[in-house]
Amino acid sequence: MIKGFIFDLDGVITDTAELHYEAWKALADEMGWDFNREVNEKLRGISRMDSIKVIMEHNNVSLDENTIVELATKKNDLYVASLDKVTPEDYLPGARELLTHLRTEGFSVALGSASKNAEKVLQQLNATGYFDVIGDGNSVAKSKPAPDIFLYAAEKLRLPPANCIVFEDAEKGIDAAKAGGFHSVGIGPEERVGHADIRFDTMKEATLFEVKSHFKE
Ligand code: B16
Ligand code: MG
Repeated sequence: MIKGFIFDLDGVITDTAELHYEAWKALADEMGWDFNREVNEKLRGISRMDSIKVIMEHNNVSLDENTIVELATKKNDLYVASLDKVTPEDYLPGARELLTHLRTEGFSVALGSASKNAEKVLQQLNATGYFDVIGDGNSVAKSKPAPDIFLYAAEKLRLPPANCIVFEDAEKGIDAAKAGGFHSVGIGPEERVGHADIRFDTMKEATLFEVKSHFKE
């Protein structure tokens, strides 16, 4: 019986990937590093520190840990400043409708994002009120594909994973949901989230009716 919904943020509720891209690109340009959309795609759903390491590896660069933290902080400052541009117009199509529907139907709802800036993004969207629990990059130490963030959210909702559905747009996010024993909904192409229990191209197709009819017991 499904009682709880746990949502990833970037790529499910809103598309902050473009803002992450612009901030990483600015840092890469300053450092003389190559960075493109193909590399950016590899950063989907992974933590800030894992992201900079992917970019460094792509450029065959190695640096000491303090410098890496400094550079990641620089990127984050650019990213956080760009979040001022996010408004309640920036939900991905279908996301606000689903969140509203879940509220009226009385489901428990949590956020399960890797981002340490999730609260700011939710505030900009005016979305905080849709969530009973906010799990983000500050809530747990181990990031996706570890299931920790979703287990944290479920525990706070007081629900076992088997009663919860995780919505994710990242390959590693679906891996994390499965590792934690959650039901999973993949948002995006087959090659990325085809291993989810059910997949939709976009949030627009992921209506409560569609989701409920798939998971009904
Ligand atoms: P921050 P999600 C993830 O969000 C992004 O997809 C990923 O690109 C980013 O590196 C990560 O958050 C950490 O974000 O630098 O703000 O802590 O998809 O887990 O909601
Ligand atoms: Mg995501």
